[in-house]
Amino acid sequence: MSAKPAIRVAVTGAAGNIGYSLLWRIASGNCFGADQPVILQLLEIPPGMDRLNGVCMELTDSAFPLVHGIVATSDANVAFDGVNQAFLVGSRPRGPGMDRSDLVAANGPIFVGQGKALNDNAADDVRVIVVGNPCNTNALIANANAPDIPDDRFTAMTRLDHNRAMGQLAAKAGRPVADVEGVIVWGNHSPTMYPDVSKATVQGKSVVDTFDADWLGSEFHKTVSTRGKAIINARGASSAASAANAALDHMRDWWTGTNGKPVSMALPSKGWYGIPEGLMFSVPTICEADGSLTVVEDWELSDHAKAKIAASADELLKERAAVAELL
Ligand code: NAX
Repeated sequence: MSAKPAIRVAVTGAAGNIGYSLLWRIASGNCFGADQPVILQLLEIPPGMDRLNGVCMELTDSAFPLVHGIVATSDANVAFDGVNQAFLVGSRPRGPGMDRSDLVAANGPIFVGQGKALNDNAADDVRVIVVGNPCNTNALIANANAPDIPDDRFTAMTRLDHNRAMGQLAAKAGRPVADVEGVIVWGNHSPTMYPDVSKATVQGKSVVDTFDADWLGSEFHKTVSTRGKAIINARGASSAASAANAALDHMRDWWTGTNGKPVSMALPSKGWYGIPEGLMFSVPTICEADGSLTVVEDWELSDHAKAKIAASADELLKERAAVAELL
């Protein structure tokens, strides 16, 4: 038996598609380490509780040595009780005819309640990733409703976009993804995101100097920013395993540190690069060994990059204005 005390890990929307992939990897030690026991605290809405009970049965049947407890509930106060790590995945999916502003309006209230429940119940060291869309603005709402939790404990996931960009560069170069470094995704998790390859390298060689500029400027950007839709068209269902994998990458990096290397994470802006203060904006972020997050503040930006970042900030400002009464 491991000597480490168990940490409490909450997953919301735990009976959904992403949850079905995420939970097994958290439980097997893939996120917090092979010697770190976890207590899983799983939240669903009441209509999802039968499905969640089935998921819990399967988790039990997987006999994971690291799982020291499983809580299944539809009460956020129970799910977030003493929680150290929170994956906020559950939200309403975009229905037929819904545009982005409808989605913002439909999901905003969920994150008011969950922000308050985190504020009232979470452990002092809680760290939060918001995956449920529109994730940047949902994270903003949760953060605003948790005044006792430091702002920098709230993040939103742009790691899937980051990983997609890495995957495209590796495929184009015909190299393993381990040879790709230095990619950063800026902005909103939406088609306005900006996948920045200005410092990216493949096998140590500059991507900008060695890749076809037309491909980088058009197809690469389009493929990365519309990948979610392409997967729905191909699979008949939205990204689930890759999204769970990205959430794990994000939280694992935050847990272990990134050895000085920046990764893409959306954090509450402190005004870096002229990004309006408070917006949950994806920026180059170094995860320090002590669990703090340091934004790289001297990244050189071309005029093109600045314009793209401003456009994504503009979109997030509009989303923030649409949920002003929830903040
Ligand atoms: P599913 O519809 O399969 O699962 C969502 C689950 O959340 C359902 O079981 C539902 O009952 C539950 N739920 C709904 N409202 C809830 C609430 N208030 N509290 C707790 N649970 C609640 O969706 P899934 O494929 O798992 O995707 C989940 C979310 O991730 C969606 O919002 C989706 O748009 C978002 N994504 C975000 C990505 C990102 O890169 N940030 C990429 C993947 C994904 O599209």
